[in-house]
Amino acid sequence: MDNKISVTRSSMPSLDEYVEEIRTLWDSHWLTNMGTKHKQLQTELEEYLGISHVALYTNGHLALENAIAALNLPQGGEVITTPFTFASTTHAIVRNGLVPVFCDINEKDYTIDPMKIESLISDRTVAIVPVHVYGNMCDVEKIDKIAKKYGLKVIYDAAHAFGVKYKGISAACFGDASMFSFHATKVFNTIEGGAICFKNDNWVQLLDDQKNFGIHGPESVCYVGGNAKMNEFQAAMGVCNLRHLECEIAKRKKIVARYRERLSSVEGIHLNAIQENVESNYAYFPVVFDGYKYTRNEVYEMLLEEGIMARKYFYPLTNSFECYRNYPTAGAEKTPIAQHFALRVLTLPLYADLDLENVDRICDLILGN
Ligand code: T4K
Repeated sequence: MDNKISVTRSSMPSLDEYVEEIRTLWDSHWLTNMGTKHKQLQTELEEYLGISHVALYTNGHLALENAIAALNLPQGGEVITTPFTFASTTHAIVRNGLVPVFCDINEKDYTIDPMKIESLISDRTVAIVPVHVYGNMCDVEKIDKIAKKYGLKVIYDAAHAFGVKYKGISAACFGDASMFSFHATKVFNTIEGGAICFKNDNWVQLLDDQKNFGIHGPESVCYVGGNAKMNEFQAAMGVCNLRHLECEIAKRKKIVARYRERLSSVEGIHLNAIQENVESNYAYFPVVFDGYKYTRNEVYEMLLEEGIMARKYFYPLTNSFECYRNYPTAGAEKTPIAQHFALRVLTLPLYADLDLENVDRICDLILGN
C-alpha cells in the first residue's frame, strides 16, 4: 500500500490514449490559437453541459477575471461575494477594479447565505459572485430573485462544480455566466484550464477579443485584449478525460460513501449536508471538527505524521488575507460563520483511485482506533 496520500491526485487517461489524441498536433505543428482540439473540446462541453456557449481558457482564474471584465462594470463598484473560497475568487474581483463586499455563508453547505445578501446591497453594488464551494450548489433560485430585484449581475465561481446538476440542470447554466476550473486537482482536468459558460450570443466575440488580443484578422485589431487561450495539448487532455468523467465520478461516489459510513454518526464530527435536488460530483470531502476529542489542527497533524496530506480548504478566509488588510470590507470577524468553519474544517483525501483500504486507514486515524 502506498503510504503517502495527498488531498487529491490528478485523473489521467492512459498514456497511449493521450498520445493518440495529440498525434494530429504533432503532424500538423498546430499547437495553440484555437485549433482543432480546442474546437472539439468546446463543442463536446457545450453538448455535455447543455449550454449554448463555452469559452475555453488557459486556467480557471483567467476565465473568472475575463467573465467579470465582460460585464463592463463601473470601476469601484461593489461586488457581494463569499470569503470562504480560494484566493482566486476575491482576486478576480479586485483585479477588475471592483470592491469585494464579504457576505457570510450558511451552516449547511458553506455557500453564500442569500438571507444576508440583501442587507449588504448599497447604491454602489453592481454584482454578486457566489461560489459553489466543494461542488455544493448555491441557492441559485434565491440569488436569481435578489439579482433581478436589484438589477445586479451574477457570475458563479463554479470552479468545483463541473459535473454537478441542480434539478437536472448543469451548474453551467445559472447566472449571467459560470466559470469552471479544469486544474489538475479538479474532477475534470485539462492539466490547467478553465471555461466560461454563458447564453448571451453577444459575448462570443467579446470573450474572444478579451482572450486573443482583440485580433480579428492579420491586419485588424479591434479591442485591447490580453491572452488567455487554452492550448491544443490542454484541450486534448480534456477530450480524453471527458470520456472517463462518469466513471471517475462513480469511483469518487464510492469513496465518499465509505467516508460517510465511517464518520457520520460520530459526536463532534460534522459532515457536509447532502443537498436536495443536486447530483453531486463528489469533488471534495470536507469534515468539520467541532466538539470532537481532537481539534481540526490536531487531526491535520496526526494525519500528516502518517504521510496523509489533508488540507484546510478554506482557511484562512480571503477577507483576512494580508493583501486585503487595508480594505474597509476586510476582517474575518465580519463573517463569523465562515470564520467558525474555516477554523474547524479539514478536506480529507479524495480522488478516483484512492482505495477503500486507505479510506479506512484515514478514518481509523481520525477515530483514534
Ligand atoms: N475559484 C475557486 C473556488 C478555486 O478553488 C480555484 C482553484 C479557482 C477559482 C481558480 O482556478 P484555477 O486558476 O486554479 O484553474 C489548488 C489548485 O491549484 C487550485 O486550482 C484550486 N482552486 C485550489 C482549491 O487547490 P493548491 O495550492 O492547494 O494545490 P497544490 O499544488 O497544493 O495541490 C494539491 C494536491 O493536488 C497536491 O498535494 C497533489 C495533487 N496534485 C497537484 C498538482 C499540481 C496532483 O495530483 N497533480 C498536480 O499536477 O491549489
